Parts: sequence; C-alpha cells; structure tokens
Amino acid sequence: MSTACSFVAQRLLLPTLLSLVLLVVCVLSDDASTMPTQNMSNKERAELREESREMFYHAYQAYMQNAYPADELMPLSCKGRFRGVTPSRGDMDDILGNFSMTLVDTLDTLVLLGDFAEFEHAVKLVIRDVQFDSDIIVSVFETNIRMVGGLLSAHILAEYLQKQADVMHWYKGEMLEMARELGYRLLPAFNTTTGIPHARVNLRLGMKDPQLKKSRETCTACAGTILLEFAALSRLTGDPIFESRAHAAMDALWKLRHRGSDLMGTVLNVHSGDWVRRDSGVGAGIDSYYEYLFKSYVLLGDDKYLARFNRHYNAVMKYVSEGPVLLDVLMHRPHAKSRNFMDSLLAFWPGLQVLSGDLKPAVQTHEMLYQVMQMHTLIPEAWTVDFQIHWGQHHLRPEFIESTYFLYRATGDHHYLQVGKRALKALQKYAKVSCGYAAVSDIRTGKHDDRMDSFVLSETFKYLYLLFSEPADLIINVDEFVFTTEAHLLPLSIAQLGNSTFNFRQSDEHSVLDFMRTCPSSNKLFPEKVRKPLRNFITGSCPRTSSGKRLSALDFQASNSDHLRAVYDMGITMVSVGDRSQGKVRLFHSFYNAKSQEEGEMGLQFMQEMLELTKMQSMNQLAQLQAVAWAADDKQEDWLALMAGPSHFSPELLGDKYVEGEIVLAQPLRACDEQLENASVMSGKIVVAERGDCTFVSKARLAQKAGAKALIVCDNVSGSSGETQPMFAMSGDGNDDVSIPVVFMYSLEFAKLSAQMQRRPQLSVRIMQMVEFKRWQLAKEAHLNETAAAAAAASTMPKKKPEKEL
Ligand code: DMJ
Repeated sequence: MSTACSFVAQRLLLPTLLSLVLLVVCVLSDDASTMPTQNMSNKERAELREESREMFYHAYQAYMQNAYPADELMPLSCKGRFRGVTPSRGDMDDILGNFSMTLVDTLDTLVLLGDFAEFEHAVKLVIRDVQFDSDIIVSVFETNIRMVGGLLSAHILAEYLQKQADVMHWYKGEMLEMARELGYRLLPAFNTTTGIPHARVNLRLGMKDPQLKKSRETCTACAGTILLEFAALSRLTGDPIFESRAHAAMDALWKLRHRGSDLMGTVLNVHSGDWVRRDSGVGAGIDSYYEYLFKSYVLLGDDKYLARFNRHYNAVMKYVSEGPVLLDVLMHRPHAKSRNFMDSLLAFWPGLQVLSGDLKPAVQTHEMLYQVMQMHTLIPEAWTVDFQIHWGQHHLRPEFIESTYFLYRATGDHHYLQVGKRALKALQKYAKVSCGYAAVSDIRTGKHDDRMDSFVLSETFKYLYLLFSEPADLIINVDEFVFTTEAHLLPLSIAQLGNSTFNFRQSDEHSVLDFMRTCPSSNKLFPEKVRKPLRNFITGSCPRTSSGKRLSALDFQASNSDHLRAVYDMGITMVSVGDRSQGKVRLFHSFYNAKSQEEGEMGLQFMQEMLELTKMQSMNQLAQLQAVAWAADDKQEDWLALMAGPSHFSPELLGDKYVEGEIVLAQPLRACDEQLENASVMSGKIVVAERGDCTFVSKARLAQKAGAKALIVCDNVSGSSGETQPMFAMSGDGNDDVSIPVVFMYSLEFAKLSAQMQRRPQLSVRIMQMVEFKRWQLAKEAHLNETAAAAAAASTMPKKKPEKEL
C-alpha cells in the first residue's frame, strides 16, 4: 500500500511582500484514508446519543448542585460564579447578570432530551428565583442571546408541552413576561444616533450608569444579533418596540457596509457609525451578524434579509474564503489578508453554508476544521494558516459540532457521525472533571480553566445529542424551528403572527435571490469526493519520484497556456491569493486530480521544486522583517538583534533608515487609555506597549501624541515566537496619520529585550531593517577578518632585512 502524502508549504507571512504562496496537498489514490467512511451502526449511534445525554447531565447536575442560582459553574472550584462576588475577570464578566444564566440557557435542552419533569422543575425555579433589577452592567448581545432567547424558547416549549404532552397546566406565560421585562431593560442601549445599540447597559439604570458615559464602541455581531429574539418577543407579546428597534439596528448596519467590497468591519462607533476595526472575516466580532441576516429571512420571511445576506456572502466567498481556509481581509482593501490566523468561532460558518444551500464549500471548510482537530485533538481558540496553535485555549465551544450536525443532516454521510464521535471522546478525555466539564486553558499542556460557559449546556451538548439522534428520538420536529445563535428554538410559525409595525417591501435587492437557486446543487454533491482531495491537509511526507520529461517549476510561466494545461494535468490547481496584481498563487496538488499516476508523480516533483523556490523567496521576506537591535557592550562593537514585524500603517524603515532611542514602557502597558500616565517622559524615546484591549494603530497614536520616536508592540500571548509562528504586518484602520515607525515582537523575543532592559535601565535600541542589520554585521565581520588577516600576515611576513647587519 502506498503512503498518503501531504505537506504544507504555506507561508502567509508579510502578505504584501510574498510573491508566491504555496499550499501543497497530495493524496495517493489508494491510500486507506481516502476509503469511504465506515457507516456507524444504529447501536453505536444510540450509545453515543446516550453518552451525550450523560455528558449533559454530568454538567447540569454539577451546576445545579454546586452553583445554582449563580450564572455559571466554576468546575474546578466546584462552586458558582457570581458577579461582584467571585473575583472579576474584567470585561469577560459582562456576560454575567446574577440571573442564573446557565439554568435559563439550558431550559430548552431539557425538553429536547425529553426530560419534562426536570424542565418543569427548572421553569419553576426560574420563575421563583430569577430577577433583573440589579445594578449591574451587562453585555446587550450576550443577555439577549442567552437570557431573552432562553426564556422565549422555554416559554414556547412550555406552551407546546401543555398542548402536546398534557403537562404544566399551571404555566401562564410567566417566562414570556420575564423576557419582556428583560427586553425593556435592554432598550435604553438602543438610544443612539445611528440606532445601533451600545455594547453594554446597566440592568437597573439603563445608560444612566456613569461608567457607561464613554460608551461608544460595539462589535458588528453584538449589534447585529438581536433581531430573532426581539422579533419573537414583539410577536409573542404584541409590543412592537423590540422588533422595530432591532430592524432599525440591522438597517443601520447594512448602510455601513463597504460599497465597493460589500464587506463589514468588526468594531464600530455607535454614535458616528465610523468603523473602528475594518478587519473583515466570518469569526469573532462578526460571525452571528451574518447568521442573523440569513435566519431572519428564514424566521420572518423578509426577502430583504436574504438579499443582504447574499451580497455579504458573495463578498465573503470572493475575498475571505480561499478554498477551505477563511482569513480576514480589510473591508476597504479586500485583496490583502489582514490576519494570518483563524479563530474557533468561524467554525459555525459551514453550518450556515449548509442552511443557505452552499454545500460544497461547507464540506471543504469543515474538513479543514476537522484536520485542525485531528492535529491538536481539541480545536484551539485560534490557529495559524499553517495550522499551528495561535491561541491555545479551548472553551468547549459548540461551533464545530454545530456545523457537523448540519452537515450530517444535509448529507446523511456517516463521516460526520464519526467526526462527532471523535469530538465527543475528546471532550470526555480532556474536559471532563468530577464537577462538570472544564474549559482547557492551553491544549498544549491540557491544563484546565475554572470555567464552564453556559453554552456548553445550551449548545455543545445539545448539538451532540441532536447529531446522534434519529428524528424519531426527538419529541419535536426540529425542522419546524430556527436555531438561534445560542441554539435556542424559535418556531417558524412566528412569521404567521405577523408584525404590526413593519411592511415587508419587495426591495430592489430582490434580484439577488436567484443566487440561492444556482449551483452547486446539493443533490449532485457527494461529500466524500469533495473531502478526499483535502485529506491529510496537514501532516505527512512525500516520497521521491523518478524524474521524467516534464515541465520544471523554474521554467513555468503562468501566462503560458500550455504550461497551465500541463500543470493541470499533473493534478495541480492554482488559486490566486490576495491582490492579484502581486501575482500570488496558492497551488494545490492532488493525485486524485492528476490525469494519470505518472503525471501525478510529475506534479509532486513540480511541487517540490516550487517549495525550493519558495524557500528562496522567503529570503525576500527578510527584506520586510524589522530588527530591534542594541549594543551588547559599551564599546558598541557587538550588537544583538531580535526579529520584529512591520506595520501597514507606519513608515517603513528601509535601507539605511533607522530610529534609535532609549526604551521606555508605556504606563499602562496596554496603552489604550486616552492618555499615558508617563507621557511626559516619552519624548524622543522608543515606547513599548503590550498587544490587546485596543487596536495596534490606536496604541501608535497614543505613543506618537506623547512624542515617542517609535513604538514596539509586544505580544500578549506568552510563549509566542517568530521562530515558530509566521511573522505578520500589523494592519491599521485605513488612515495614514501615524508617522512614527511601529513594529511588533512576539513574546519570546520580547522577553530577551525585557531581560536586557532590567539589566540596563537606560538601554537604547535601534530599529532597522533586519536585512540591513545582517549586512552591517557581515561588513563588520569582514572588516575584522581583514584586519586580523592583515595583522596575521604582518606577523608572519619575514622582517625586512635591516639595511645593515648590526
Ligand atoms: C455562543 O454564546 C454563541 O454561539 C455565540 O454566537 C458565539 N459564542 C458562543 C459559543 O462559542
């Protein structure tokens, strides 16, 4: 049996410079990994369904017995997390409102599991214990999706059970009233010039809380993930205010799209409507905005939302999606990638693609995610383009399982059951603790985190249970419901309740609807065929093959149609990456696509040559790499340099240009406040600030305002290093007001600089082009060698004969 081979030679470092990006994937056709997935027996599937149920109860009981009425369980401490009582985790705690969030979030999962008795008990507890009149600032988005959504779906299911199962006759709509009350408490957040809601609101004081005075920024997903719950709330209570506010927010967001690219950024100012972060992808900060556009169409039947979704979807598929990979771009410069990593939230995307009918890319991206999972066992919070861990946490998120579930429902392919099984077993092995399931703080070490987010019960275990259930196992027909972003069930019948405030007009965007009826038709799609070329995306090695008469990589010209055909026959497909004018292409090689075994092998050799060429090109990267250098001794003879990345928004240090100055740490180190505490000592110095809390460019502006000569941003992820991770260029926000050089250093490199700073408090550093630094060192060495050689020569040369013998 021949070996499956694949290797990745993907460098997406400094994307503006690299002229060739290679991604090589090769699969030998008779490899075992390409065999169709084994079907899962009904017995095994039922066992996994029961195991999912047990997982749910293990977590649920741990919460109920040790944490309730707290918002969350802390599974390592085995106690509840209460806002204002448990030590604060900063902004992260805005999720918590001391309103028993995990229980509310979990109610409808109990119904899906068929546990009516526990559901009834839990509903009684919620009605008895949960209240909202607290002087607490909460996230509008999280409160809406977890609490309002949880209450609404529990209300709907309680009424459903009254009718269908003849239970809970005492229930009189109390949870709907609670949802209405909570909705009112969120409404003050919508009083903005644009109609786009503030990110946070005080449950008791609304926006009158002095801490919210400066509130300005929100994320696109935060503002755009309201409509499903608010429409349901309006339609069920008859009060139109909620739905009208949510529609207005969606309309305002739509107006902010980039008119050229149709993309959205991730952070905006709710008053001015200006973009604060123009990065555009499908993960953190934007994910559920796209989801709610599509699902608002499904739930409410308003074509306008489908048309908008389609416009964005086309843009995402054009700029963000590269085969199976999804990488952020800048909304106003969509041909250039702005990030070199993907985050785990984007794993919901294939599920959304399935719902929208675009199955083939859904299969591909899911396969990429599965390979990341196979490589690291648990999907990390973020991973780089070459599938290395970028952020090592694993929060037991549902997104990958959610997509697996929707793909299984759409295709019936047992591969997805096997994927789900693997995900389930990984959770059992690495996340199960005696008191519930604990998130993992770093999947490289397996160390646990003392958190179990409410979505573990409301989504992760729900989707696992659904994946392993036959429709007949469920008491409700899930096809009659829309799953909110928190996996709460809202019935499609809500559309029939109508809307007293909104007339759905047929908009001029209507024509885009045709998109949904275009290829690929899922009827013709065989997922195994799509997945197969993507197998072994990440690991493996390629055997050498004998050389025949063939096109060599060196001779290859992309403008030559014969060459293109030859390359195609060898099983190589080419995808343009980023700005086409820069001629970057990614090559995929697959034996599966080759015309013959022989040509497949030629293709492999071609790819190896390309790799060599790429390596040489990586020398060019050096040209972009910056150096932070300092003299190791007082005589300034020996210099040391550490690598740093440049930025897109600051002047480049090329050739013999450099900046030099004493180094000073920003206070506070994150440099995100309006003013730096030690601004007075920064004039003419090189400032160091830590990554995080605000954008790179805003840190730069602050340092510049304080008179700094340059800024070094150091990474906030411990253990990161340019030796193991691709260096990247920091992106800005499209403005060019930063005139000081700004460079980025990963943690391990910065630790070395920091050690120097401790030893020499007045340390002066020089920032320059790395290649110049190397050249400078080589010249110095050459000079020293020459001098040494001259001296040596002088000492060995026969002494000039004295004129006269003495
Ligand atoms: C959930 O709260 C929701 O799925 C949300 O849309 C995204 N984040 C979490 C799960 O990761």
